[in-house]
Amino acid sequence: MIEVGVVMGSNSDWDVMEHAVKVLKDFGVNYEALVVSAHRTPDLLFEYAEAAETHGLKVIIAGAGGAAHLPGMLAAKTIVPVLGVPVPSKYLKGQDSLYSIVQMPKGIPVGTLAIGEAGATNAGLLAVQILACYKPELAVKLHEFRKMQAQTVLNMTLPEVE
Ligand code: RP5
Repeated sequence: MIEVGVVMGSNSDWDVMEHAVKVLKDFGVNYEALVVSAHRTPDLLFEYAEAAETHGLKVIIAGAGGAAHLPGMLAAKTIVPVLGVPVPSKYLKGQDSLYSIVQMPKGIPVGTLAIGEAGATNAGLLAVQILACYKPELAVKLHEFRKMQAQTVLNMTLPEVE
C-alpha cells in the first residue's frame, strides 16, 4: 500500500523533489510521485487531498515554488500530515515559496522544510521518521543511517596549513 504521496506543482520542481523520492526509495518506503498544480488543476488537488486518508496515505510531501499554495491547500482538505518543501523560484530564489508555505494561519498546520534540495531530503527523512513510529524496521534503518552519517563526519580530515 502506498504510504507517502510526493506531489509537486510542476515537473520543473522534479530536480528538487527527486531528493525526497530518493530517500523514500533508499528506505524502501512505498510512495507515489505526481504533479498536482494548485492553481492550474485545483479540482485534482481537492480530489487527491480528499481521498488521501481513505487511500491509506500516512504523509504527503508537497513541493512548490513562487506563490506556493499547494501544501497549504492540500493540508486544508485532509488530516494526513503535509510536509511542505519550498522550491527555489526564478526571481526570488525560493524566499517567496518559503514564506508562502511557512506562514500558515493557525488551525491548518504544514510542516515546512528548508528551501531546495536540503528541504526535500529532510522531508523524505521526516516522512520515514513518522512511519517509523509504527514500523520498527524503519526505526532500525534510521538508526543505521544516523550512525553512518556520523561516521562520515568523524572520518573528515582538514588540509595542513603550510
Ligand atoms: C509552481 O510554479 C510550481 O510549483 C513551480 O515551482 C512554478 C513554476 O512552474 P512551471 O512554470 O515551471 O510549470 O506552480
